[in-house]
Amino acid sequence: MKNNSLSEIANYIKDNDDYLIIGHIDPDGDAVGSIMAYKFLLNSLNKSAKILLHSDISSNYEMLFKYLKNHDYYVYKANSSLNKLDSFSNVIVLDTANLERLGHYKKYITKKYIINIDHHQDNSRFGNLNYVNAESSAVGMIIYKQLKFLNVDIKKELGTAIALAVLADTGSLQYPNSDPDSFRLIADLKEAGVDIVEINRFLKSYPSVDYLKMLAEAFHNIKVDEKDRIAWLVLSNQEIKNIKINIEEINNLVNYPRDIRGIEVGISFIEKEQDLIDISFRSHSYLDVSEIAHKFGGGGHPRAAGTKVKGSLNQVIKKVLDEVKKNV
Ligand SMILES: [Mn+2]
Repeated sequence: MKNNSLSEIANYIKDNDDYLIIGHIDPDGDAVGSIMAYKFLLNSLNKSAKILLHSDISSNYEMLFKYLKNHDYYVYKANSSLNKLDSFSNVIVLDTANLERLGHYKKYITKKYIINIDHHQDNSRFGNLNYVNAESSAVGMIIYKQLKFLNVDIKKELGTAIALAVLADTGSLQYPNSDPDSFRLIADLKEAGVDIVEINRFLKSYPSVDYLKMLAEAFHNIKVDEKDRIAWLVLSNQEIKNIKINIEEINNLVNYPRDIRGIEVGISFIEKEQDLIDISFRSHSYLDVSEIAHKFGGGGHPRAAGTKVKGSLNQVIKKVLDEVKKNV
């Protein structure tokens, strides 16, 4: 499907005045960095813009939220009416492959004029304007490219948000998607005074002691297949309850099995709700894990994908591993 061009989207943005900004549920650093970058960008164009959050992540991303006031963002609460957002006619959707990934906001958002900017190969082009570039390592890369069509200066907050997005999705420039443009972007932003060291420290640090205890439990359950090509870890709902950790803190565990030397595919099976298994896949060099995720109703990128599957934990693990083994 054909993209609109970045300059076309930039022209629309210049000609209109009010925007909601949203990213996918269970936001990662690219989603958060991108929505913040867009907010800062629209601020410097004197547009009215409000961020929509699926839950309150402001304390976790303090390094970006310190630049915002409370009324700059809206946090979803069950039963609360979204009517107060009716004055906004446009919505910018970032890092989101399809409308399902907007959770509770989906129905409300589809009433608006949608600008869809993303880098997921399987993006469903749900926008009135669409720019999808699967070659981009992060949505932050696309926003950076767009700046030149909008004549926006890179201030500290905008540079920090973009760098955080790119460093998050490239594993601080260590993942295979780290192309020369990603390195150049980080070099440019470092030159512009963005504190790359601080961002990397934030991305690498653990949120709490309970998080480490949760890791210990997950590591205890790491297994490797007969051929040493697939590694996976498992967290049952009971284990999660025993640790008393906030479910939203359980993120990116899949990187640990993926990073075992010699492993091609890392998988995490996290039973966030009883009998609903959150599965993430990461591959190292050749396996297209988005195809496997698709077979189980999910999606993603060739080297990073995921899905949610209903069923008992052990049965789901067996089904998924059988499928992966056929392909590795
Ligand atoms: Mn992303």
